[in-house]
Amino acid sequence: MAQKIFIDTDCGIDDAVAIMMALSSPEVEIAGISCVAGNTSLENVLNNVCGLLNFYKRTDIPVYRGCSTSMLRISHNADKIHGSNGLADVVLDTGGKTPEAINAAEGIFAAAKAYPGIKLITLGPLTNLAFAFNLYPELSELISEIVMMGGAVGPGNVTPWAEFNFFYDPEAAAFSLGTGVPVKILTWDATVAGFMPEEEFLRLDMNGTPAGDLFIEIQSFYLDFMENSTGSRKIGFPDPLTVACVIDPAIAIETENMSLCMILNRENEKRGASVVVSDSDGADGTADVILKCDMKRFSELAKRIKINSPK
Ligand SMILES: [Ca+2]
Repeated sequence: MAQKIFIDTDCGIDDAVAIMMALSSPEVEIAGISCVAGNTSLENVLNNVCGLLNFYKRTDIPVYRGCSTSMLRISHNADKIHGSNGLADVVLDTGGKTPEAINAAEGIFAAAKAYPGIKLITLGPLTNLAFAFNLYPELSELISEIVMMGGAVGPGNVTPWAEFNFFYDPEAAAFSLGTGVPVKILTWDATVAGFMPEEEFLRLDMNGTPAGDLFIEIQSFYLDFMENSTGSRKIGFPDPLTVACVIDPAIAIETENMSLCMILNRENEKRGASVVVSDSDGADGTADVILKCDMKRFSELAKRIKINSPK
């Protein structure tokens, strides 16, 4: 039977690919998607998710409106990476799909009650998750695992120390590491270790179906961004790797259990970093931290986006 999953997302380019991968894989079944500000504004995230579900003719999957800023109302913008609407300026028709009347925390709780043992996958800042667990502590008994994209052991992608999702809302990240639910983290380190040069990306041969074409269109925007910022055309898959590790856990080939402590001091240049500490006393939580993935195996999974495309 398919593993029930719930996805929390700040739907930018790689979130969209991650959701497409989940929708193309029989091993998992999405029970709901909650939206949070991060890569782009909450309104853009809602439109991107509703548009993507309409594209896949899966408007039966409920979408929930979540937090529009981080807990401390500090906003950061990632337009340069993800385009003005968060999705490489590709506007998908929502087909009239709108978010549910209840909010993200209520949506997460409803899904957890309906499907005990569900896995919660977070692809954006952890603001919604923190609110959900604060409002409904019983979620700790209902959710079997939280799988997060976030954090960096080595250099981050926003500062030399911090990765975007944890940096955007470090208070929420600290709270979410300590819910008592087992946590698995796909780090920025694993993303960098899996950077794919353009030649290899093109060898995926994704064009030719509606979903394959969409994949190429939005990822090409990201390739251009990478070339402008790093000088080389290569692509990273942070959110898709996170979902891939749920679909096929063997994709994670290097994982270490670590005690983590978030740096929260607003004067500290390392604010938003998840520091590895030797003693779990005083840590915000422990997690299985994925540092490296099998990119050949991942590529095979990504090809399902083309193969299992909607007509
Ligand atoms: Ca994301």
